[in-house]
Amino acid sequence: MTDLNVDIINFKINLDNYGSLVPIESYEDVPFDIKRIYYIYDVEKGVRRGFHAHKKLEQVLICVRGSVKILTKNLSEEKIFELNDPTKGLYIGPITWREMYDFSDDAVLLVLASEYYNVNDYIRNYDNFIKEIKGC
Ligand code: T46
Repeated sequence: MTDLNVDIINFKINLDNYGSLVPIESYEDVPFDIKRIYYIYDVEKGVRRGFHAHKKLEQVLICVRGSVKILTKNLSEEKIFELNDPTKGLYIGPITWREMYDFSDDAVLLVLASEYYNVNDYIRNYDNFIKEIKGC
């Protein structure tokens, strides 16, 4: 884990003559109870999504098909990840700004979330995000 509160998780893969299978269990493979899943696909070229942080929510992002770049940042650090492997997940903890971009045409971004959808958990204004980090 970095100060940025992000980390790459390597999932176990079951590979046999019939194909590949990646199982994901709460607390075993991701560090929280999975309460919600959603997926993002058919994102047109040039589109950038996200532009927010979460107060409490923890998530793991998995690009199960294609590729996508994820920018993560806080006050002092910025890190960009390219997700293009269904056996790797990007954990993003609370109070971390994220933007998703450069989706390939075939990209399917699967997200595992620690909480049910709550619009009040979003910090969509960058100045408010900085204030939240500084605790003011
Ligand atoms: C995040 C990144 C990685 C729902 O109704 N339920 C849901 O569970 C979600 C996630 C979204 N929505 C609705 C809210 C909006 O009307 O779907 C629409 C698109 O959501 P949003 O603009 O927040 O999508 P992104 O791609 O900017 O962000 C999403 C997640 O919202 C966010 O938590 O971390 O993916």
